[in-house]
Amino acid sequence: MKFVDLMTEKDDQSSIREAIASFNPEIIGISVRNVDDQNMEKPRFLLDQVKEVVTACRNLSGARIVLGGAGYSIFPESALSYLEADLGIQGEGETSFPLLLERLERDEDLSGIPGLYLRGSGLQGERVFEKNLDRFPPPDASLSSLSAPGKQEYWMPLQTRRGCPMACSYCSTAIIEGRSIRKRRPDLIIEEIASHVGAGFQRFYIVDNIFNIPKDYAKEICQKIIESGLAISWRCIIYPGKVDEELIQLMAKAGCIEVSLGFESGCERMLRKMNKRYSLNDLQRTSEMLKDSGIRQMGFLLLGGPGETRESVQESLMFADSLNLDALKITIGIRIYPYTALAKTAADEGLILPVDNLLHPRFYVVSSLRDWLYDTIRLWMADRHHWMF
Ligand code: B12
Repeated sequence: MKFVDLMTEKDDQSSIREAIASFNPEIIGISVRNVDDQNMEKPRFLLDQVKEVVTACRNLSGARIVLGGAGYSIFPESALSYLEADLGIQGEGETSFPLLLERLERDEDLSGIPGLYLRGSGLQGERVFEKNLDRFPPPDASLSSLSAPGKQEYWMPLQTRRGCPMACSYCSTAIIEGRSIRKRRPDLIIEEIASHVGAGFQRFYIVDNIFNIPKDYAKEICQKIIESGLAISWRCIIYPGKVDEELIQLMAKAGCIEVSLGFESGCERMLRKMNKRYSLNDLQRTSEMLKDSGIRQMGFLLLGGPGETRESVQESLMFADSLNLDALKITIGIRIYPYTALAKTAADEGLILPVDNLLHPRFYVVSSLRDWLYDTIRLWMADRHHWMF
C-alpha cells in the first residue's frame, strides 16, 4: 500500500506516476474533500483537478478507482459520474472500504456494502453510521507524508466525535456525517494525541463539525488533556451559546488558542430563518467568555440568504463590530447543498430546478441585494483590517 498526499506534492502527475510504478496497485482510493470554494463572486470548481488525477490513474494503471471524502459524500452519484471513477463510498470509510477490498479480492458480488455507489448502477447498500467509533484504529501517522522540519507548524487534524443533531437550513454536514452524535472514548483520544506529540507535533485542529456539543463530553476531553500534561495548542469549531464558563476555562487550560465561531448573522430574525438555536445574547456572552479566557475568536457571517434585507445586513455588521472578534470572515451568497431546507426554498422560488444535482455550485442570494452587498462590505472592510471575504 502507498499513500500519496497531493496537497504537499509539488507535481501531481509525476507523484502519481512514481507511486503507481513503484507497486502496481489493484485499487486506487481518492479522497475528495472540496468540490468548490463556496465563493459566489469568483467560484472555483475544484473537481476538474480531481478529474486530472483520475485520468492520470486510468492512463497509468488498470486499477479500479474508488472515491470518498467529505465533498464526495455530498454528491455521491453526480461526482462519481462527473469524475468517471468506478466506485464511491459515501460517508465513513472505515467499514465499507475494507469490506469492498475483501469482496473484490474474492471476486464477490458488491451488493449490500453500506454507502457504496457503482458508476451507472447507483447505491448498493444502505449507509450505516457506526455507533462505536472506538472499533476503528486511529489514523496511521506513519502514512503521513509530512516531513520532519514542518511538524511544529502543522495543525494535525484530530476528530473526537461525528454527527450533528443541528439542522441549520443551509448545512450539508448531516449528509456527510449523519445526525446522531457518536463519541470516541476520551482516553483513546489522549493516546492518539500523545503518539502525535511523540512524533514531534504540538499543534492540533479538532475537526469535529462542532466541538462543544455535547458540552459535558467536551469538558471531559479538556479535563483529560489537562491531566495528561501534554503541552499542546489547538483550535476547534464551536456552536455559539452551547458553552458555559467552566467549559471555556477548561478549553483554555487544555491548550485551546483559537475557535471558529460561525454565528452567521447578527439579526435575531435571520438566526431563526437559518434555524439557529442561539440568540444574540447567547452570542454576546460566548464572545465575552472567550475574550476573558484569552482564546482567540474567528467569526463568520453568511449574508444574503432567504429573508435578508439591507436592515438585517446592517444589523449583522454592527453586531459583528460589537463582538470581541480577532478576525471575521464574511461570505456573500450561500452555496446551495442538496437535501437542505435552503435547496427547497431555492427550488420553490424557481432559482434552481428541483432536478439540479447542485454539483456545480449554485448560490442563494436575495437578488436585489447582490451588488449592494459587495459594495457595502467593501466599504465596511476598508478600515477593519481583521475582516476578510
Ligand atoms: C474541519 C473542517 C474545516 C477546517 C479544516 C481544518 C483542518 N486542518 O483540516 C477549516 C475550518 C479550516 C475548514 C476550512 C474550509 N472548508 Co471545511 N470542513 C471541515 C469539516 C467540518 C470536517 C472535515 C474533516 O476533517 N472531517 C474529519 C475527517 C476524518 O473526515 P473525512 O475527511 O470526511 O474522512 C472520512 C470519510 O469522508 C471517508 N473518506 C475520506 N477520504 C476517503 C477516501 C476514500 C477512497 C474512501 C473510500 C473514504 C474516504 O473516510 C473518512 C473516515 O470515515 C467539513 C464538514 C464535514 N462535516 O465533513 C467541512 C468541509 C470539508 N469544508 C468545506 C469547505 C468549502 C471549506 C472551505 C473552502 C471554506 C471557505 N470558504 O474557506 C475552507 C477550505 C480549507 C481547505 N484548505 O481545504 C466543505 C467542502 C464542500 C465543498 N463545497 O467543497 C465541507 C464539506 C463543509 C460544507 N460546507 O459542506 N474546514
